[in-house]
Amino acid sequence: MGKLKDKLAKLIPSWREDVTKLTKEHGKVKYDEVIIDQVTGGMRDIKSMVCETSYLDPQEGIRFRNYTIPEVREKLPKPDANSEAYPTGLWYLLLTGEIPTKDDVMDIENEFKARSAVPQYVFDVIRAMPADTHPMTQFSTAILVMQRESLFAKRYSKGMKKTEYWEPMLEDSMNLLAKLPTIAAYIYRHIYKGDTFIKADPALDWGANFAHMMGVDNPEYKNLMRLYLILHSDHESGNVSAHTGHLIATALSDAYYSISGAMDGLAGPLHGLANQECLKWIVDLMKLYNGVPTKEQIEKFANDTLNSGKVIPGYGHAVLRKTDPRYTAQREFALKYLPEDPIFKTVSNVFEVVPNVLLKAGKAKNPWPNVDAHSGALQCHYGVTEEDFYTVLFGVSRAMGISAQIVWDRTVGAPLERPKSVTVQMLKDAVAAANK
Ligand code: HAX
Repeated sequence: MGKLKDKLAKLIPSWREDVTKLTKEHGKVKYDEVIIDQVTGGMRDIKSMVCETSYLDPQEGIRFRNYTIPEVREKLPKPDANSEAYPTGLWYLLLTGEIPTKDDVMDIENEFKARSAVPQYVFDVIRAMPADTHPMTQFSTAILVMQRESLFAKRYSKGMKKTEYWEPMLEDSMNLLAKLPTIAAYIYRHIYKGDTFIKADPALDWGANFAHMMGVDNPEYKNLMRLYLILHSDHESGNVSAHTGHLIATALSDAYYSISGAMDGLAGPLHGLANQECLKWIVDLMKLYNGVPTKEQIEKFANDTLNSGKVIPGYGHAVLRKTDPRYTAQREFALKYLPEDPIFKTVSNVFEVVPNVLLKAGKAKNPWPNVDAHSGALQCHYGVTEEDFYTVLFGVSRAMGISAQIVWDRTVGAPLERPKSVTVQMLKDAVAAANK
């Protein structure tokens, strides 16, 4: 891992100095205020965490180290001019803040290849689980069971300087990321493809190889996988998966614990599982109306969903207040490669109808589609129709963002996270005092 590690070793002293100086000299400067709505309302929008890898603007959407999605797609090195960028290039960007050269990316690609062998006990554990175990449970368990490999845990137990923490965190992250596509593809083929497996192709890059091991040998799908892995990687650190990963890591738990826990949060229907829910919703809609439904039919179906007490998956967001640029990037891909696909056409029509339905219902603060509203349509087009698996694809990608975040945490010695809770009576007392 020479080059990447050397690069980080050069950058870290100034990051560390920045944070230390800021805290020491300006630690008492007031930065945000908290109202009761936020205390009882899931801490929405309270600015109380630092995330350097990405920033989510409510209007503009995500920026990875200050680069928008179109910029990242254009600037990161690619296998060739018509391909999507290497996801490993994005990981370099998230970690270092700099656009890598092709050599930098090849360095990571080679490191990942060298670290990709999955221990047999991981497959044994997957096989020992009941057949109907959700793919996300299998994925999270596979990551957790590898915790015994953690170099961070080993070095910590021997005694290690705080300034060195980031090194084994980076090693663990690389060892883990290198193996995730093989593990995910194994789960996929074990459950849905008759327990048959496809060996890695060492000639392929990390993203394309994942597509290959899934069993979809179409160059377009390799490109889709590269794009997918970039789009789902990082969404600053307040979202459930990233926040969970960060929180666990602040206890000095290692990357295996942190990312396994993050996956458990991603598996919730209000978060990453929404991609599974969303495709189910679209398929049910198309089944009901025997093909691509009309806008009136979509409106009725959406209203029926709301009236039954359910949310419309793929719409709304806790931070975003516009169409998610991750949705837009996937839409562009669909318009280029599969404009006539009936599921894509339905997704497009839903986009024209559902925001108005949500606006009329008057509850959702953001009626626009998020990343999960589109991803299933693309997967389906290339034959990956098993929607229960979709969140695992998301998980492989999200592990890049979370690992970059927790490596950064270690570089600046991020402390144990421990917000303060209060009782309902304390809130009532505060209201009484304010009204006096
Ligand atoms: N369908 C129906 N109702 C919705 C809704 C939707 N898509 N989005 C929000 N609402 C409702 C909320 O349930 C809430 O209702 P109550 O007041 O009765 O509790 C109300 O509108 C206000 O919610 P909000 O402030 O706009 O949204 P939140 O920040 O509380 O929640 C969610 C954000 C993403 C969880 C929400 O929009 C939702 O449930 N969306 C559907 C599920 C989904 O697509 N999740 C994926 C989000 C992106 C992501 O993390 N991907 O991994």
